[in-house]
This record gives sequence, structure tokens and C-alpha cells, in this order.
Amino acid sequence: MKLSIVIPAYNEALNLPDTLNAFYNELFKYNIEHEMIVVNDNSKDNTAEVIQQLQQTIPTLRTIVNPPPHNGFGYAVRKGLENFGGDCVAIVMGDLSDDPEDLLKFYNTFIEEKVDCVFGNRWAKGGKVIDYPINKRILNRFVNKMISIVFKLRYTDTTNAFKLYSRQTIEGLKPFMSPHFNLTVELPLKAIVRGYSFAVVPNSWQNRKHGTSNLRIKEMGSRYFFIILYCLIEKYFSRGDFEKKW
Ligand SMILES: Nc1nc2c(ncn2[C@@H]2O[C@H](COP(=O)(O)OP(=O)(O)O)[C@@H](O)[C@H]2O)c(=O)[nH]1
Ligand SMILES: [Mg+2]
Repeated sequence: MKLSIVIPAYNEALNLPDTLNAFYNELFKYNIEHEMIVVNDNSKDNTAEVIQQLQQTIPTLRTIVNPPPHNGFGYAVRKGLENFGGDCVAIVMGDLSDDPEDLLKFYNTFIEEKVDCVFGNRWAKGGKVIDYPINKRILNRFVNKMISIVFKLRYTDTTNAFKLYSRQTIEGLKPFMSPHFNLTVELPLKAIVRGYSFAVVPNSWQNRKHGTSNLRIKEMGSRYFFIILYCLIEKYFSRGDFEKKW
């Protein structure tokens, strides 16, 4: 069962070495067939050179360039999702916010429980956040609570990008609509609304060591609202037209 990892990167030269080495070491240790795809989203720093350097020691590291004009988190991840070769794919952040041990948990759960997707929950028992900014936390808990109410879910960490999907699920979620960070909720919400099965495991998250967050709540707020509303409309009015068919 080959695992693909898609990592969007915008100006992550300082974080990529730690991130890619950590994930590669973990997957190598457990002998997991995999590829890591870094999508360089027109970075202005030396991200490209850093990736090239790392390719000398990480044989499973691939890179895709996402040239202008369609730049942004969502476009970059989508580029990865159009080009992965594995049986399943995990979206992982380039700033080492996600824990390689959790990826292994996701992968093992995916195989053992035969689900279509594996989602993490940082707020569940056994989950953990380190250095999470307080205003972001308040907003995060509010938005996730709202999502779980309107979609009638018990799951409360929809907004975190780090999740694993089977290849068939990714096919079933197309066409993608979100150009930006809102892709992070489009994928799990569509998967849930369309009847794909998922397992939830507790995971941990830590804040980046270098650089600043690129998530601008003011610019993203209405875009998140748009895609959440879209998924809600699909859920209640599409009469199952987009549901999983196998
Ligand atoms: N391709 C692409 N990736 C981005 C962009 N902004 C952020 N990222 C990546 O998305 C991940 C998370 O971004 P970050 O700024 O840390 O956001 P936060 O952790 O949600 O506050 C990192 O891997 C970034 O390199 C962007 O505009 N384009
Ligand atoms: Mg981050």
C-alpha cells in the first residue's frame, strides 16, 4: 500500500529540511513504501534549492512547481493531488506542525480499519497542541463547533489540513473548487457529505519554528464560509447525486 505525501510550500526554505528529514526517517524506519511530493508554490526564497539539496539524501522526494498565475495553498495542494502515485495520500504541512508518528498512526488505521479517510483530532483525549495562538484557538473552536452542528457530526477538527485519503476518495471529491486555505475544509466536508467512511485518531500539532503563519483570517473568512455553505447545500439539496457509488 503505497503512501503519497503532498506538502505545499511557500517560502519554507528554513523549515523544509527538518520537516522532510523527520517524515522520511519515520517512514524509512517502518519500511513504508512512499513518495513525498513538495509543491513549490512560486516561493521567493531559496525553497527550490533546498529541495534540490535534500533530494540528494532523500530518494523518495519529488518536487512539482506551481507557477503563476494560479498560486495559493489550495492550488498548490491540488497540483499535488493531480500528480500523486500512491494508493492513498496524506496532506502534510511544510513547517513541521504535524508529527511523523501521527502519519504512521493514520496509515496503520487506514489499513486496519479499511476506511476511505483518516482524520486527526487535536482536541480529543490523547491529542495535543503546542504553542497555538490564543485568538486562532478561540476562532478554531468556534468554527469547528459550528461545522459539527450544521453537518450533524461528532468530529470537531475539520479545519486541520493534515488528513489521509484513499485515491478513490480523492477522485470522488473532484472537481475541487477552493484556491486557498479553504481547500482544507472542502476535502473532509465533501468526503463526509458524499458518504465516504472515515476514522478519527488523536494527533498533535505544534507551531512553526521559523517564519510566520500565512493564514490571513480576514481574507479567508468569507472563503471558508463559501465552501462550508456549498457543502451544506450539497448535503441537503443534491439528493445524493455526488455520493460514493461503490
Ligand atoms: N503552496 C502554498 N502553500 C502555502 C501558502 N501559504 C502557506 N502555505 C503552506 O501551508 C502550510 C501551512 O501554512 P502556515 O502559513 O503555517 O499556516 P497555518 O499553520 O495554518 O497558520 C505550510 O506548509 C506552508 O508552506 C501558499 O500561499 N501557497
Ligand atoms: Mg503552520
